[in-house]
Amino acid sequence: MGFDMRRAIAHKRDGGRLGAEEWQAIVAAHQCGEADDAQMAALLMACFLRGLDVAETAALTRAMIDSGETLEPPAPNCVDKHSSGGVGDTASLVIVPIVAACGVPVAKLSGRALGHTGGTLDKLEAIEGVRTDLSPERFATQVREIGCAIAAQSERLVPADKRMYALRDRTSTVQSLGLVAASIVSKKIAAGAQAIVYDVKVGSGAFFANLDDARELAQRLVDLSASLGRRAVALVTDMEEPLGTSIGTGLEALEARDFLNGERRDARLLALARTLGSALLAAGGRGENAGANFDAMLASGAAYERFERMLAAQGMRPGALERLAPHAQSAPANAGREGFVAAIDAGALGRLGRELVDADGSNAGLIVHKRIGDAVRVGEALATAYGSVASAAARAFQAFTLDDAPPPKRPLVYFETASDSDARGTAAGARSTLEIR
Ligand code: IUR
Repeated sequence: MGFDMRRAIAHKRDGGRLGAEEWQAIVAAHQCGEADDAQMAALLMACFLRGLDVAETAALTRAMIDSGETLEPPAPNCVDKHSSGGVGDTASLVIVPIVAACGVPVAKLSGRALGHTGGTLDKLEAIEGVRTDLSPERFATQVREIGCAIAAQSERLVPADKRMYALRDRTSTVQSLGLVAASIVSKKIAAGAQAIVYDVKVGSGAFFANLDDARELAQRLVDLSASLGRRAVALVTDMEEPLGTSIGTGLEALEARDFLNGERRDARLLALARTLGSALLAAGGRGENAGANFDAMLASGAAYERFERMLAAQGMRPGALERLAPHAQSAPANAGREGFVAAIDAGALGRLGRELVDADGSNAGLIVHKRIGDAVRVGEALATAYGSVASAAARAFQAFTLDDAPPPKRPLVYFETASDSDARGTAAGARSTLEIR
């Protein structure tokens, strides 16, 4: 007789725990069609309502990994970085070539835009010719030869996640800590990462607006990765406002270019990139002087050169980086009063940015000129909207709240946890230098 899915659903529904063998059987039964989507959806809702403890999350993660192929690490000490999703989050594009230039190979598997958040793959593909659909073999060769690659997840890795994620999306069961952790970690492990740095975003532009939830997810990601034999660090970082200044696929690629070649380096993006980059270097066994090495690779141009080589290997047309430029049509969102920026609805700006790109292509979007806490004069531009959508500047204006006094400062990094003391020490050292509103 096959696996009794009805019993497993009822057990979870009534608050029971499912063991490792049951999770293996559940995922296998769903994959082969013995358990249908209705049953899996019911089980997901039971998991959402009852929660998954650490042992169950680990068992589910293992079962999901076993649903597909597992890649060998493309290179020794290879690292990967994961962001839970934010607005104006260009960190991956700039960190990957810097860390590679420091001598730690980065094999980064990225996702597409989800909800109001941008996807690293879409930003890369805004650069003419760049492809992200690398086969696992080509991905590994590029990491060995150039030191870094950013590619889409292969269909052959964790196929169970694809089906379960689609069901979670349709049944309002996405935001379950155990299910999120299993989904993320299973893909990182199957892709061969030896060490992983997780950036868990919290705030108006993140999936988790509540610090306790974000902190619990960070801890769960680290514990889960460690239980599967991987070194891991997780930081909970601020997403109350866009990370960089640009929002929109091509504008973010442009920001990454200018950041790496030194033309324009936003302080907030630099501070977070340096912290995450240092954590990646530590995780890859190069924690000593990580911050100074990071700075040196930026200053010497070595990081920019690595960025160009990575993109060229992924099909970039000659001169494509130089040709990146904002849409010709633009309109400012001007302040109607003087004061200080008290809040920014980063989620609203993220949604607007996606809409502008959908309407006018990858060079449309938004550039933010004012940060939370900045002083503003009447008529000064808070942001500029690029593209032909007439209401864009007015909608960008709505996302800013101005007040008579500046709000209290917030940290850029709220919480940090690591699977071992080496990684923890280095990231904490870099964090102490952050003096960002
Ligand atoms: N990214 C994932 O890979 N899985 C999830 O569940 C979420 C984001 I939320």
